[in-house]
Amino acid sequence: MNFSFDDNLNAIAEKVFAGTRLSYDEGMALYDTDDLNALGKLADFERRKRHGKDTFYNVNRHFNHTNICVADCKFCGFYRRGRDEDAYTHSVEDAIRIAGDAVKEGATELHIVGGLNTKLPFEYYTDLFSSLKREYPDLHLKALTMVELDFFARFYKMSDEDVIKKLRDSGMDSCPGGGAEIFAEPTRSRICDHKCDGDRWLELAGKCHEAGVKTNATMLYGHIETTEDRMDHFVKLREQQDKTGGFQCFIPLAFYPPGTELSSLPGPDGIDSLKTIAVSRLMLDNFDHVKAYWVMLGKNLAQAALHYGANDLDGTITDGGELTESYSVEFGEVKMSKDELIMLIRNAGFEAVERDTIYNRVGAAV
Ligand code: V47
Repeated sequence: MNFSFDDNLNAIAEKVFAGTRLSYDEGMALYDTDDLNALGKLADFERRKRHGKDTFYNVNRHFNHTNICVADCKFCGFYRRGRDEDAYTHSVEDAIRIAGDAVKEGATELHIVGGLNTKLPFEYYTDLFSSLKREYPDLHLKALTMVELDFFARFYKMSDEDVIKKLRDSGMDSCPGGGAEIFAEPTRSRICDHKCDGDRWLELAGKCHEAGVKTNATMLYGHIETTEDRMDHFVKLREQQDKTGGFQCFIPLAFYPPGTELSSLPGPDGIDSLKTIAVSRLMLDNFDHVKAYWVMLGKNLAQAALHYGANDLDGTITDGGELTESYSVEFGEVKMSKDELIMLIRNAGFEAVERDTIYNRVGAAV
């Protein structure tokens, strides 16, 4: 393979071609390069080695059962206090109606996350999941982050194993990757000091994997974190994946400042986002999939990210309006039709493959 990298990156390129793991320092050097095209080519090499032209998407719907939260994260524009006028908690009936609409639209997955709400009993969650499963047994419930599981164990005074087992047995099929934010201290404490730390997030992910529950992993970037913090995040995720192997995909989440306590920050620019996708693809050598989450990247940048290491555009998404209000760079409703997703993928020169949540193919590539 012939790449015109800066001299100091040629050695890294050779390691990528040989399939050798990159070090922390090599990851830092990749972030440091101004040669975006060469970095993209390298990440694209890695992506095509694994997936060729295949680019995954799924038909899903987000459901946020409550926006009441005691965590007060500085980057979050979604949470409300119980006394706020627009605070809400959905009933099981609401959930069934919303899931029904999603199934009618062809959804294979319901992505369920919410705030840390001290007014709800643990049974709210087990009832929610078992009721949804009773009505829609084939709908995959990708539900609850490690932060929520940690809150449940502490608040309801249950063991981690018990929390995971009871939720899994009631219908939780897998877990989304939220709440990881940035593991490194002191940055994590400065943006979210009321929820579990990075080690605890990783510990719970490991316990889910051991219980047979797959999870995803995210990183919130473009706020107050340093490049060193990002590299620490990649290395810690990679080490956890070496141990328990249950992460399905990595999703870099571009910070969207409006409506948050950090609204004076600019958020990441396009170059930073493309670099982050590319470096994550190259550092996370034991993750099969890297997702370009169009809700936060915007549709156009997410499409470009397919040439920088991403092999998944996530989904058609539809939500009840919460995403639109809280953290989307997209104007208007947060929704993309299957046809539009397929067109974005095909116009980028790839083939679109519908998947279910655990990356089984649903139909042939188009
Ligand atoms: O945990 C919160 C992030 C996450 C903001 O697993 C923000 O398939 C940007 O985790 N700007 C929730 N990001 C979303 C999430 C996710 C999304 C899509 C797919 C999957 C998956 C997971 O969103 C939170 C937090 O890290 N977030 N506020 C914000 N202002």
